[in-house]
Amino acid sequence: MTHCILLGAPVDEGQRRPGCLMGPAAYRTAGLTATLAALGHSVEDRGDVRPAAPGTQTCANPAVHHLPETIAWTDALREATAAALTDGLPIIMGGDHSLALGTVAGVAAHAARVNRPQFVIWLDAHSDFHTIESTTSGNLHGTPMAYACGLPGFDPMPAFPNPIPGANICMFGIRSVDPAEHAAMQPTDITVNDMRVLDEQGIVAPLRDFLNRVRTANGLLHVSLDVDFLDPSIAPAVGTTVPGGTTFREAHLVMELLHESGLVTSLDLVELNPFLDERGRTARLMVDLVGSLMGRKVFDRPTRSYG
Ligand code: EXY
Ligand code: MN
Ligand code: MN
Ligand code: MN
Repeated sequence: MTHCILLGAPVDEGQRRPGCLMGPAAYRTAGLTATLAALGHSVEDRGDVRPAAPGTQTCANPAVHHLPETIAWTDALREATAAALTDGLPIIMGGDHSLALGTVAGVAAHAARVNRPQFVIWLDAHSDFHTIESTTSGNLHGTPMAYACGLPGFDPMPAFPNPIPGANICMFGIRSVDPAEHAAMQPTDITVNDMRVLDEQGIVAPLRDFLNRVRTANGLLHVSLDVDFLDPSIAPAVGTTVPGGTTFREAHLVMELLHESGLVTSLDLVELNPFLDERGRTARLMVDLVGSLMGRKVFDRPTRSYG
């Protein structure tokens, strides 16, 4: 039994399609609390995080928008996530992916406090590896992974607490990477399991390899699940659809294996835009995936060596 702490993060400023701010309400409407409770977990919904009033920070890149708002969210979500980690397993209900600037920083602060290394699984069509200087869209939801790695180019932001070594980061589902992101990732040790890798090897072997590394290091494992990790045919409620995403079963299998590993310590649910949904189907699928991550299964199986 796990104590699950729900944190609403109605962040809409990291991109340009209004609607992600309705995400937390959609997860609550789709029954996230009841799903977790039915699996035997205790659930504490701490409501929506409220950022402080935005400051006046600026940057040299004219494309960037909503920088002060994003910094205010980053500060608030870092503190809320770090605080929740002392009490249970935070589930951050987004909100666009810029919220991970704060949540991953909050995990980093907690990891330093408990003297354990931090690992991240990034489930996304995108690498989100721009800096504030390199982004051409100006949408800061495309930046949190570079921030977490401590890349230069984030001057107006608070310094990331303890940059994550690339070897501790594993991406799955990747199929849209801008040239500047590609160049920035080249020198890192990040494991990028793009869709080609999943087509050729399946999802089990690469995931097992990473989970074994987390276990060996006694790491904290943060999962960041972007709706566009899923194929748009099953998850239409996202502003950045990219064809060729993961299937229903691939996505559930990732969640089931993560559950069996027993290693997950925090979770982001990001980029759900309920304004783009079809009768709640994407919100319900995301809640069902959380169910698999938290132990829902048809039959018990003997524990295997997978991760
Ligand atoms: N790389 C593109 C950009 O920077 O605008 C697209 C980023 C989409 C990010 C979404 C949340 O994963
Ligand atoms: Mn925008
Ligand atoms: Mn993303
Ligand atoms: Mn994405």
